[in-house]
Amino acid sequence: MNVSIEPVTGSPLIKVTLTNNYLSASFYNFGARMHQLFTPNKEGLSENILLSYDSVEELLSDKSYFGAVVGPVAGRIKHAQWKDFPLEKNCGTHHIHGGSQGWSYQFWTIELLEDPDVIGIRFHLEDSVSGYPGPINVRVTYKLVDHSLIMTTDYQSMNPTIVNPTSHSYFNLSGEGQQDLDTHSLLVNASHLLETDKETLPTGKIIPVKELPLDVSKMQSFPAIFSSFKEGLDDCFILNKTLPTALTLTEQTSGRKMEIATTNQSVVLFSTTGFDAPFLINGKPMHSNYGLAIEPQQFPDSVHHPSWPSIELPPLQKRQQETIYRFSCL
Ligand code: FUC
Repeated sequence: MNVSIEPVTGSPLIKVTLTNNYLSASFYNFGARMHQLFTPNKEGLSENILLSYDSVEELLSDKSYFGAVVGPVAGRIKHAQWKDFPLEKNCGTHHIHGGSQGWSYQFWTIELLEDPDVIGIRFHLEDSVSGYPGPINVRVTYKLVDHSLIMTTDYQSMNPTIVNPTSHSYFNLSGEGQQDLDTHSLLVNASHLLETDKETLPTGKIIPVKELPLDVSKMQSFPAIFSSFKEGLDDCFILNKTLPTALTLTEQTSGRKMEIATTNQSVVLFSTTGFDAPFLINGKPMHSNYGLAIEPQQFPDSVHHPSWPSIELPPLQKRQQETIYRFSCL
């Protein structure tokens, strides 16, 4: 069976599982979330390489976007304001990740793909509750193709609005969260980083990667990253679009390697530094540096930086972003 769809007893959740010869991925209708992703290690043992809630109740009360599609707009919007439209202040005086009624917290409908040769699933949402002008229609398609998971996000709106979606999976390539980030290494094909202030809002200054305390456009171990970025990573890197791969993450004990390609201009990386919480993730309480959230997207808070690429969406204009996650072993 390549595609299975099953309700989770006693909850509003529906779980979809896609399986091919190399990968197995499961998703929930709640936030069109990626829940688990199984890939083989260097011995051929297939294990989950996402940070995943152990309990369905905790998943349903999630506030940290585990595996979720984030939208309409990912990241912080200063003073929760776009033009004349006030947005929910759910991050101090600012707005973040589509708000408490954003795409991550809505129930999406599920459509089976008609092509019997394709292992994939499509989620749909008509968003009129997040507080953004709309309604915004969005569909997210996940497909397994050989060693890759391909995620495509298509969207359009009835009225002028802003959209900048992302996927908010936290990766831990060791398998089942056996190690922390310190056994991982990272290369980002970035040209620049967006400088941020104390509230993690972009200041407008764009710093060349060569001027950072550590040049992450070369493969760097996480111990080296943590000794240069003292507070860990919660940063937006502008991608060097002449290169096909945006980012490579490897893990030494399992031998796993993940390469990401994306149509987006940037990627936000959040190393979960300082993120300690009592809920169980892969059998352990959530803790600092347990995983890396990799969030391909357009620049955060671009509505307040007119010279940056716009995320404004005119009525009935169709937009699409695609991200490919490719897995192999070292
Ligand atoms: C990332 C970060 C934020 C926040 C959220 C849960 O996107 O940029 O700081 O903690 O995840």
